[in-house]
Amino acid sequence: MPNFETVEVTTDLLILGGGMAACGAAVEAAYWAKKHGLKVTLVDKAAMDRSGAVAMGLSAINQYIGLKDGANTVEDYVRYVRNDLMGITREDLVYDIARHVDSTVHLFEKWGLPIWKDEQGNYVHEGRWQIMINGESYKVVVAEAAKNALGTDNIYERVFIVEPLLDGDRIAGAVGFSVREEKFYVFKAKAVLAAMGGAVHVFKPRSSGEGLGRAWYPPWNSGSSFYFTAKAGAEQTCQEVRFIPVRFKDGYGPVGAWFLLFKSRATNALGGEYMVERADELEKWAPYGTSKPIPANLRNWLGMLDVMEGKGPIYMRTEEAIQKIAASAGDEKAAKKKLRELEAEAWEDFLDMTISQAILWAGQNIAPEEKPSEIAAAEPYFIGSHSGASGAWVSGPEDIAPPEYNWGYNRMATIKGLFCAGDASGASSHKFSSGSHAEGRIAAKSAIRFILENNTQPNVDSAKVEELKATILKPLETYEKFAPMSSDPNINPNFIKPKDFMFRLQKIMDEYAGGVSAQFSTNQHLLERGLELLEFLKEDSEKLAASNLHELMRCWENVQRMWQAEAHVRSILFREETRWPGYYFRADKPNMDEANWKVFVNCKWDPNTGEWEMIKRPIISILD
Ligand code: SFD
Ligand code: AMP
Repeated sequence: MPNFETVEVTTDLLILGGGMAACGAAVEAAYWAKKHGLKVTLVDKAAMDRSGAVAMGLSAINQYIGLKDGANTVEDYVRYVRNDLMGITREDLVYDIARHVDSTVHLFEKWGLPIWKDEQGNYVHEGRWQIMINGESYKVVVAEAAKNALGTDNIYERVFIVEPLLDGDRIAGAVGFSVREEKFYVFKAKAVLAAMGGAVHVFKPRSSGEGLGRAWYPPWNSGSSFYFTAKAGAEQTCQEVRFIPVRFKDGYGPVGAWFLLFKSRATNALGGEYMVERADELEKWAPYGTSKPIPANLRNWLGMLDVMEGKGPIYMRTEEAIQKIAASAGDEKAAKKKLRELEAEAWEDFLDMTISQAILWAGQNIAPEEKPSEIAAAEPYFIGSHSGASGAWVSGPEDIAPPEYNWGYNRMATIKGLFCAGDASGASSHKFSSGSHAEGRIAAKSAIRFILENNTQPNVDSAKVEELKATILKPLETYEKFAPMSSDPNINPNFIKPKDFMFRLQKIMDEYAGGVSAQFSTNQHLLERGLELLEFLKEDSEKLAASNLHELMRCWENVQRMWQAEAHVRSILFREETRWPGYYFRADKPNMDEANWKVFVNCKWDPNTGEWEMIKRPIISILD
């Protein structure tokens, strides 16, 4: 076995991840921990300043209710999210975030995040719930507050978490390894808060060759939250509810500012506007399709129908939108001034969060005020915080959650002492950056309460730790043993390198589980065959090989993706209907079935038997 030092860290609360939810958790936990003399430790696989989805920055905060202006209510937000997810949502969780999210946004501003203001000093809204920011340094600002709260001695960066530690039915900590030094880490804790983001590159991306790795969501989020909580035995929800964003093609630039702020249209190559021409299709998906705003997946679906009919490419009509706003500014001089302002805003929108799209505009000679840009449906992602819903099944807030959704501590998974937030917690979509931070705060406060009421250090079985260490480091050993038997470091009959393993996974998911090449369509037979192929892949995961620490991380990232993939395929198979046609289409069950399937599809992996269980859970509305 490779001779790695074992580093042991004992703490009270262990926060896994350093993204938006984890930063929120750090700030809140530090406050309560100080009052009670508790220790809080945070572990991130990367450097918090630029880790996770907000690494590149963002140009908008997508969840702000504006309670102090009285324009919106928390109830309005819950109804909006419920409709967007075609009725499948934990209203208690969405409500809980919405009632706290404004205070998180006000903290961001206090910490130095520039939020756009109008002449009266009010936030500039992109849409009803979204506000504009100068957000290139968004993550740096949010991370700084978290680091100040915890103190750098309590933060472990560049440590990749792999497996949970358990003491009977209670979480006891986590193990992982440094991606820079030969160190194996054992974290022992009274409570653990999982906030390691969603999963990217489970499906084959559109990008290839020199563009490989380019994705909308961060490629470094590999399903660690799912894997960690599922391996602990925690029940999962909405694993079928992937998210497919429509984005500027190939650079993955965001569309929100164009649709909402600039009021742009999207048209097909023939000039037809699918949202108008295909409006009748929405009746089929009533009552959700006929409510406003039209759910994200149905907006996707109408565009996809055009593409399938051979009417692509689809264009964002940036030139039309910009010229229209500029012309309405007044005389020629005012219009020119407005045009320059809009040009700057359009470029900043990309430079703040998707720099590669700005580079692509430059590379393809696109001036947005002159020429439209292609948009396209991207590959599927697993993300509980945007317009998908996958994540762990967590307990809701005591004051509003119905008994079926509450088992003691807010945001605790079905494993004692294991809390989840952000992309890690499911069935509460549309959190975005601000809501994820707010949910991190909610979960951390609850975790501290759990610790105070269960104030014993769980036992950690040292034999189990040794076993995990050997398993986790095995790809290094495999490489060292077999590499000399081939002249090519990547091709060897005795092992598979993580990149090739990832390609195999992505091919299975793409072709059998409704990826881009299959035009997001699948059926029972394809899914069953996909599961069979995933089983072979799982067997071969034993032969993953790593030539260095970086590749060791890549190995485990891909094992995590594979587990995420399996839960997804099982969940699509279980739900015998099509409910989100713009996310995936079950060709053998092409209609929505409200009578039988207006339920949550949950699943659970049993650590003792290794078996998956599929579960239907009821939808209980807290609002009419
Ligand atoms: O335009 C391990 N998001 C947007 N939110 C907004 O509010 N406004 C926007 O404009 C947004 N848009 C957007 C967004 C994201 C991206 C990538 C783009 C555009 C291009 C969504 C938010 O960013 C998202 O909802 C939150 O960030 C989710 O927060 P969280 O905490 O659940 O995930 P994270 O921030 O990615 O952090 C994950 C952390 O985990 C670490 N990690 N650490 C240790 N061990 C492991 N094994 C780990 N695996 C992962 C990561 O390093 C990271 O620290 S728009 O498109 O809508
Ligand atoms: P996006 O850039 O697509 O992530 O969108 C940012 C925000 O705007 C999210 O809250 C989306 O749900 C919302 N949004 C984007 N496009 C539209 C649209 N055409 N209609 C309503 N809301 C939208």
